[in-house]
Amino acid sequence: MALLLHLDGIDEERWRQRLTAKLEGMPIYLSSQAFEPGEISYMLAWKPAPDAFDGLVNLKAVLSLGAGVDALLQHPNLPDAPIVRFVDDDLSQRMSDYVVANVMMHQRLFTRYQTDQKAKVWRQHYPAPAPEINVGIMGLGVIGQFTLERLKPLGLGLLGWARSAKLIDGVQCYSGADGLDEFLAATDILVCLLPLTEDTSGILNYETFSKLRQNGLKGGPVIINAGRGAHQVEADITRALTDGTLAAASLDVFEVEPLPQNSPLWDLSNCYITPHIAGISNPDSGTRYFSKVISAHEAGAPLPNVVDLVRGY
Ligand code: NDP
Ligand code: OXD
Repeated sequence: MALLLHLDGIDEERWRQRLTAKLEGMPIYLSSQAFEPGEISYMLAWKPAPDAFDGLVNLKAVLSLGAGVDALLQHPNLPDAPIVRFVDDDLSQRMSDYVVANVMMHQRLFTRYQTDQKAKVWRQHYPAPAPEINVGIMGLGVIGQFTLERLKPLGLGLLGWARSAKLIDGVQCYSGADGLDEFLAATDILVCLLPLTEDTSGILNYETFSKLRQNGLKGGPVIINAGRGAHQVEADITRALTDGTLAAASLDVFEVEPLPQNSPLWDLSNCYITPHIAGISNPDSGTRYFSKVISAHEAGAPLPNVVDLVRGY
């Protein structure tokens, strides 16, 4: 029984050291090392290569280093083993920090002071009061609900949209395709915390932006995307940011990552770009989570947070 780390673009050795301290006696291999494929019971994966699962005939589970499993589910040789995704308070905290920071930046019109400072202009702006601004969260799962709890003390209006109906104290909830337009019509700051599936791909498009509330935020509505790049149609974002349909966009994820040099988004002063850092998985809390999953499963407990392959998340 052994654990294989297959973490593309991530310091595997850093994870191995921590996991070794927690999983006493369990051999842990890096993807670059020689190992006996039949010995591998668990694989901790992030963007595994096409041949990553070759020969792993005794896999008990694939452990996804990310909360989002879209890339894993598109793997051409995905084994017939349960996939456990990452669910972690540290990750939820980081994601909610990213959203709260960006929501406040847009609500308080701090974006305008950047422009003014560059032009050495001393000008006071008058944002609409927080209770008059509605933040609409798309995706009311682990991270969406955690983020709503962090937003509650700020006094903003809170809306949420998910696949299934929800009752969340202090949040006006909408659900399904039928509830989307009503949700958008009441939203000033649209936050995407959805998983990427067939249904959610391209959901951040020009038609969606046109349906957002126009008279809440000064300058127009804003989007914040910390879900996946394929949720957004970047040509539509460029158009909407240029023609005023959107006042601004905070984007942490992109159709192609790293964002290509020739993307027009780089040059738009109302586009706030971060390089997929909203919620980087923390090796300390991640090690606690994954070692607990493995130890508990070896002791007979069911696997937690198993991905539903039919829903796609
Ligand atoms: P969850 O699976 O816990 O929640 C997903 C939510 O999305 C659920 O509320 C679900 O509805 C809703 N949803 C799914 N499909 C639809 C649909 N078609 N229409 C409406 N709502 C839908 O995921 P997490 O909260 O843990 O993570 C969300 C995503 O955040 C990840 O999949 C990942 O893409 C992204 N992420 C990004 C990071 C970054 O660094 N930028 C870091 C971590 C995560 P229901 O409740 O009805 O099932
Ligand atoms: C994730 C991510 O899904 O980091 O966890 O994007």
